[in-house]
Amino acid sequence: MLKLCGFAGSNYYNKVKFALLEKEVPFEEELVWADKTPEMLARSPLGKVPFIETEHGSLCESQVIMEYIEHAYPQKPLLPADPFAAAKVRELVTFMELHLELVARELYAEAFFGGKVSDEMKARTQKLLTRNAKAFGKLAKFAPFIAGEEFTMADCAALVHLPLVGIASKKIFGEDVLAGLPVRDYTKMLGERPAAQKVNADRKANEVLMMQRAK
Ligand SMILES: N[C@@H](CCC(=O)N[C@@H](CS)C(=O)NCC(=O)O)C(=O)O
Repeated sequence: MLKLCGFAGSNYYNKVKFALLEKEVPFEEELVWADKTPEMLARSPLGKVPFIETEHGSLCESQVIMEYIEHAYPQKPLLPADPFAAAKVRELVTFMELHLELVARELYAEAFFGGKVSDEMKARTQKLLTRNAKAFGKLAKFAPFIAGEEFTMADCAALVHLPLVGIASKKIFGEDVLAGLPVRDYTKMLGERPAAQKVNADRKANEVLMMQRAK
């Protein structure tokens, strides 16, 4: 059986878990914290999570894992059959990761982990995030799903990326860079799905463990 390895406080882990649950793919989970021990590096070359273990071997990088799952388990597809529509879904996934999540990540040390981010970095990040959020608003449909009428893998990505970007920017800049978009209603709607409820409940339980480890 496919094994999903990582921890439920990780948003990349949760993107994959959400997809597996939505597609009703049987899987097991192994709690693995990200670290750089030789044992971990043997399983995931940068010591990052998530990674999966399959009968064919292991695989890292959440979006590669998403594509593998989609091909290996075609039931309940998370990509449209039409090539252009599928590319538009991938465009949203890539955009959210590169231009929202990875930019906002510069703020997470201070927003979530009690660290400090320099004023220079904050100013740079605010400028980039403001620009990127506006551009994202041109791509995202929220009708009702992020790519349109169908639930897709872009919704799996949105559920984990958008709330963090919003919370981090609100905490650091006093203003949610995504406030002009219907993200709140959208994530509420997604959060009502049984798969999302499981992901969010497991995340909250794991965050308690994360805090205990940090002490
Ligand atoms: N591009 C990777 C990013 C994964 C990632 O950054 N995971 C975090 C946890 S959310 C991690 O393992 N961090 C530890 C590290 O970077 O060493 C993916 O999509 O899987």
